[in-house]
Amino acid sequence: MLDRVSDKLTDIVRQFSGKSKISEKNIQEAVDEIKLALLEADVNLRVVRRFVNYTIEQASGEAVLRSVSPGQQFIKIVYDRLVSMLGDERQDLELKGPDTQSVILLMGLQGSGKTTTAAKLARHLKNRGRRPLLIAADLVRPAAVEQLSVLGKQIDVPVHRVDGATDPVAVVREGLSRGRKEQFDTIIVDTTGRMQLDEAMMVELEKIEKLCDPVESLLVADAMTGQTAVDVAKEFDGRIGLTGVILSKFDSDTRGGAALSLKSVTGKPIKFIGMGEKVEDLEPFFPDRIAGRILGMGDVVSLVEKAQETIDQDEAERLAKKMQSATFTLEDYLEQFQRVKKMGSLQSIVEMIPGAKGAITEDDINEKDIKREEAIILSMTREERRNHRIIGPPRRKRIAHGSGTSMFEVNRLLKKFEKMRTMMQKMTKNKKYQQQVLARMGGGPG
Ligand SMILES: Nc1nc2c(ncn2[C@@H]2O[C@H](COP(=O)(O)OP(=O)(O)O)[C@@H](O)[C@H]2O)c(=O)[nH]1
Ligand SMILES: [Mg+2]
Repeated sequence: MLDRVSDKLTDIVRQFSGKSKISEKNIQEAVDEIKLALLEADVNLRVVRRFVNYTIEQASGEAVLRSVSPGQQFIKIVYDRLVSMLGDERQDLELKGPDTQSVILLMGLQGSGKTTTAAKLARHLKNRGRRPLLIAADLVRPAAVEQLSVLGKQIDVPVHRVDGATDPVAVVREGLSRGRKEQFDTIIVDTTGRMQLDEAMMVELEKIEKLCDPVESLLVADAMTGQTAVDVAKEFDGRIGLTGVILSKFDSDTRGGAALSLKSVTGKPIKFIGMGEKVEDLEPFFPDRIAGRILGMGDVVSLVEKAQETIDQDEAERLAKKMQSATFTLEDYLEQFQRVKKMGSLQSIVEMIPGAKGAITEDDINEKDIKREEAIILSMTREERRNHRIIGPPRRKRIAHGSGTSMFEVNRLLKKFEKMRTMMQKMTKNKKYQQQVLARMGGGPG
């Protein structure tokens, strides 16, 4: 599914995720490629234009270009936009409590997958603890009633059928009253496939809709038809009113146009996707997961989180200068603790200093000590944090007392800090080291 659009975008992600510098020109080129990929995927032109404008505007901002890992920031912008195009949050079915009957009306073109989807939905809801009844109201296709009955048996869900009936409205009326009598909490109505242009058929569907008063009026649309599916959704929504769409045949090589345009064009959410011909092949639709699949990264979420944490280039430069001139203070060190908490490891601070790994031992950076170190620094006055050399024995005693630690621990921290500072200064005199330091502080790959 979505293979082609995904291939292109995955390429772009690969090119960008490692970039430590990008220019407006890079962005323009990448956006042009994405634009082509979306148009090939049959995404609505206006939706593509909006995507392009938004992405360029966001990505060209100072914050992105000057951040330590602009490549990741750019991917995050694209990812966020895709999620939004796909509909933002997952939209589940809005069913009433089990004491009230909830009717789900399925509609769509012939062959779009209504009957298969009716059975899939019934199975899905049964697994969620509901008691569904299927109504076979497609009397036009001779085999349709039989098809639904077979599927119903397969999933052990009863099917209401009236053999020899010619009026689908009457069949639905009977089905609803049977549902009430036998206390089914969910009624799923399978209807005849119809063209939106067929006036008589639309009038019939309107009648069925009025009679059912459905909580969910769902269009089953074939994902392979791209923008056509979106047009059909618009028509059915205008005529009958839709609460959402189920995109069937999402497992086939869909180009993606339907999924990516639907929400923006019609305002209707995609609630499920059909992923095959079997009754179990139905998946809830999660915009963020699909966006992740399109960008070809299972771990796009962690990447995005990382991008959010990366620090500003200016701040990194400021820190590097401080290290270099040995004006790096305990106050700066304390600030790093906050960052470490986010990055998850004290090791990452030490690793900012190339060559420090061997010189500062495992003991020096014992993760368990980090809380105590923080407490010690927090017990210092501002003056002490800015100039640790003024901290003589009486002050050390006070700090130990205030932080609930010992003189020994305070001494050890001050000694370690002094060692670290000397090393930073030595290491950062080298230009190449400096650059590595900057890159590592951003968490980016050099
Ligand atoms: N690959 C695939 N085929 C599907 C899916 N949903 C339905 N189909 C197939 O599409 C064809 C038409 O389905 P059907 O439910 O009879 O459509 P209806 O005319 O709208 O009721 C059948 O061959 C189904 O097996 C799907 O999600 N994936
Ligand atoms: Mg059918």
